Amino acid sequence: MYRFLDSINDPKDIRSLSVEELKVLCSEIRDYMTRCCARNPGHLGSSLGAVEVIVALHYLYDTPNDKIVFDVGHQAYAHKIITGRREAFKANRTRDGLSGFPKISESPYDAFGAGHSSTSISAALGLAEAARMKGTNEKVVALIGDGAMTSGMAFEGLNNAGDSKADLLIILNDNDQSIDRNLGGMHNYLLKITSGATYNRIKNRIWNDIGEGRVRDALQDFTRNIKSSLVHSSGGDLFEDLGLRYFGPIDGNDLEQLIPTITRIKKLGGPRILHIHTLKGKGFAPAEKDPATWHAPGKFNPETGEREPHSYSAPRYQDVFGQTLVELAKMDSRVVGITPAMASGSSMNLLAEQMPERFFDVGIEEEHAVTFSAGLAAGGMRPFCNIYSSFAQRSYDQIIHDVALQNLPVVLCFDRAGLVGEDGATHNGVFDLSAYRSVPNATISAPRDELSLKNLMYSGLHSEGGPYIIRYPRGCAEGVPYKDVPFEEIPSGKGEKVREGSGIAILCLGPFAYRAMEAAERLQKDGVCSPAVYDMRFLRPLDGEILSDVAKGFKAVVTVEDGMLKGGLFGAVTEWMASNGHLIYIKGIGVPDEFTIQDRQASQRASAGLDADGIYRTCGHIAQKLSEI
Ligand SMILES: Cc1ncc(C[n+]2csc(CCOP(=O)(O)OP(=O)(O)O)c2C)c(N)n1
Repeated sequence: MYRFLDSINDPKDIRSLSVEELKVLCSEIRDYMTRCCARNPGHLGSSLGAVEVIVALHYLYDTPNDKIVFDVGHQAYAHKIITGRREAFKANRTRDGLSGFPKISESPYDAFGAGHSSTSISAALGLAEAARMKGTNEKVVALIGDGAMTSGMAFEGLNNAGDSKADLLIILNDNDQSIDRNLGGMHNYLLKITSGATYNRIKNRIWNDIGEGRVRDALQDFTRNIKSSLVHSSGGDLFEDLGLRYFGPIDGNDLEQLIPTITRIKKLGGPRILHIHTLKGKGFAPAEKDPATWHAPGKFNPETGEREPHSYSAPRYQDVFGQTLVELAKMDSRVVGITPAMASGSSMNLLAEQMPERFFDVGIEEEHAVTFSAGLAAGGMRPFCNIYSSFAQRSYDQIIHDVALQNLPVVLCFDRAGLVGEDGATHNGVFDLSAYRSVPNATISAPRDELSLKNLMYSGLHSEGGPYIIRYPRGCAEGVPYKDVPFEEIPSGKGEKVREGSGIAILCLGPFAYRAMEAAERLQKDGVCSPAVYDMRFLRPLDGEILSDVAKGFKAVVTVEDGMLKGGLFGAVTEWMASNGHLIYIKGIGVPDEFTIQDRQASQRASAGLDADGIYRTCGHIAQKLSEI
């Protein structure tokens, strides 16, 4: 039972509360959020830190008429909880529940969808300009973290916003943390602002002393007069020089500071930025102490903070990647690792720990990560750039223009390829196969287990050039021994027959070779049919020898891939058969032509027929049809 939260069904319900009452509400939201996430995991740390600023914004702005645009959206749980989704939040990130991120179709309070980083400034600027042009003049606020602010897209938004007349408030939520430690020049700059507190103390004092009517003129005078003497220790010059008025930094976990400051800044027009400091994990001691672990902690005990141990059936693909990269780096002094702010998520932190000079965390900069890798390759290094498949969508042009066109030897490891589970539609890595299949010089491979991931990385290191893409799923591999097994080069474009059979040939990419073998064994046992199974290993180059054998020796083909059916392996095999004059029945199993929403990864796969049962069913139907012919 919560004193205030139980009766908050709409932000209107908080607008009559006093600041003291709002403070109690904030601690109730924290408690509720923590208890919900303990049972039903989510992005806890960021959301705990952003409670006060979210409450203050809904308190002061006329939402949903006024718009709050969240960056990434993983910090928006308080927003969901006070905008009519308190009960529904218990089923956050589940199929029949809420999306883990803001989503326009979910609520009128979700002004813009998110999931990928650094979109908020651009989207909010668009909303603000639309309001200006329509004359509706609603207010627009973007809430962006210091990690997200490091991205190129955020800079593009700032560049455009600074030159606009839009009524846009950007709140920079600086908690000195990305998922891992925040790094880079922007991060250092924000630290400098914070330590250059003298300027800001003076600025804030003047701000507090002057009457609201004269604020704008006085501030301009102030900035003009004082900047020349304090320019080197001053705060926000970068933003001011770009054309945005800078305010702060203030304590973003303190409603006593947030409410009066935002009240005043809200009245000003034009693009402006308020820099707030918050504590990631605020109010929950274990999360405050270890913000990286508590970014997304899994299940835990809300009383003790003890996390439920993960039970892994086999090593995770990401760990095999991390260990193999260290091994390769020890063997070859040209090997370097590049991550756009996902060191722990990709397990590249193993390289960072053992060989820090060979490790580059470039910030949330997928485009830069790829072109930087291309530069390293042009300079004689052998870069392994690891990007989650979904975030690699950001670097499509860089992969084509900077890597493929120049035929540079960059190994691109796409982690979290395929359906990813609870993060849902924004994070599924399902577009990569079709996206890169048409790119000359590209190699596209998918390991079926930990040993083939290790060997593909080794083969990538020895490839001639062009982007060498290795895409592998989120989660555990197959439990195949790999650690002390010597490296073996896998010839580019060479698949492998992994089960003899007849009638139907199942052509797979990735671990689905194992699911297909299981289905084939069951089909044979049940007397339905006995398909052959091939692990294609490469989508590009495609193994023409296998396809030729299949065309000649089988009556039907089933393709299996954890990616969009349109344009991936199904498309490639169909095109190959057609252009080589083969008339053969081909059925594709893959991700259908729609966005797959949040769910358990196994359920998402099962819905797409991407498991042994699905493959069994498909082959069963085909066997039935063939028997009728
Ligand atoms: C394009 C893209 N790359 C990477 C990510 C993964 N990611 C999610 S949150 C996050 C860190 C964000 O840090 P910050 O903006 O400071 O927010 P905080 O979690 O600290 O509140 C990253 C790298 C993403 N969501 N989108």
